[in-house]
Amino acid sequence: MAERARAATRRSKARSDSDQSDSGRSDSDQPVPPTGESPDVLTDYYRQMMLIREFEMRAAEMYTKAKIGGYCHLNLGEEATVVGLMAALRPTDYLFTNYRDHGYALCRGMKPGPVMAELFGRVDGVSAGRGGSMHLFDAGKRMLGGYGIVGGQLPPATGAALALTYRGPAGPEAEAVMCQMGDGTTNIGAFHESLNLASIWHLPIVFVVINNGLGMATTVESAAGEPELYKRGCSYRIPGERVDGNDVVAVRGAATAMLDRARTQRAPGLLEVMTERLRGHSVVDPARYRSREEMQRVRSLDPVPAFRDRLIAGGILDGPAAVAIEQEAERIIADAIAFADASPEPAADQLFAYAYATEVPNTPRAMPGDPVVASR
Ligand SMILES: Cc1ncc(C[n+]2csc(CCOP(=O)(O)OP(=O)(O)O)c2C)c(N)n1
Ligand SMILES: [Mg+2]
Repeated sequence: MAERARAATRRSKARSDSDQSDSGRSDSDQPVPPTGESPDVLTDYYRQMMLIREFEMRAAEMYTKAKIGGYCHLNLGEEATVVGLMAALRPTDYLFTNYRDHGYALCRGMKPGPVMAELFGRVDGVSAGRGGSMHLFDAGKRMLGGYGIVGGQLPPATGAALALTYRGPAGPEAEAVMCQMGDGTTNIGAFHESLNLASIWHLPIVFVVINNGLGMATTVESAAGEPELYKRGCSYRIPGERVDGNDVVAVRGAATAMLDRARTQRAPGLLEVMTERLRGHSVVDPARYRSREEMQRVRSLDPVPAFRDRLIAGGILDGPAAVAIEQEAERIIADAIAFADASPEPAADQLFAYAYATEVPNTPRAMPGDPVVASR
């Protein structure tokens, strides 16, 4: 009973980032039923969006319980964007992301338990507990990070796309790279260097800019000389497009078209996805720089309840079916937390494991670089 009550509270908490009374949605704003996609696919998208929502809400809670340390950035408000992008990406494609990577990892098929264990810093985490929230990685799923340095993912993603051109010819079955980043990242030098190389080398890569309007507390308008970020590829003759990140099917369509162009023509693309960040930059940021009115506007756009309402309006879901999906997400994430909790901390004598290419003794007196120096 107590667990049920907690679950109900969590459900309403999930909605407190969404369809609460100050949502700003008026009675005249009737949800528009989705068209052009099968009910099963749309229901699956809702399931994935709910899974991300529940994972992120519980991750925030786990942070306050000190189960998670260090940096932790959430995809709350960006669920439709993440699901749409990942629906466009094939298992044979490669993905690079920034540190706001939890939802991408889940949609890429990484198990919630090992992803949560990574946030907890435990040995059963996807990066053996050494990476944490910002460094989710799974070579088998072709999820190549998870980068904490703003723009750090762009040069390796561009390099991966170059490697693909050596691996096989262009064509409809060819592999491609998707490189996700935030709006603030378009002001980093590596953005321009990477786009330039992708253009002159004709690389199969789609650069995806998640425009949530903010780089930490700095607005796009105050940071970018060209705030319509999809236009920033024009210096490199890389075509750009802007899409509504709250429309999961539109995001998938725009990303699929760009990926297909990348595979068949070896032509890079720049996709700008317009979305909103429902919380602070990271879990420790109370976002006091955003006004109450601004937050009301943002909450009114919350894609998760909006999509649920659209599916209900279209007769694809009914109330009980929607609740069943929410409860399933709660159960999966509760299991993930239990898995993470049961996983041990990395042993102290393994401190240098995975850190250096050469094996180094983990002794308090030795410098980790000694064997490398000795072998010269
Ligand atoms: C090279 C570098 N500079 C600064 C930082 C600190 N920093 C972390 S996130 C961030 C803002 C990035 O914003 P954006 O690219 O829009 O991504 P978002 O967080 O909105 O997803 C900054 C400045 C960093 N991690 N790396
Ligand atoms: Mg941003």
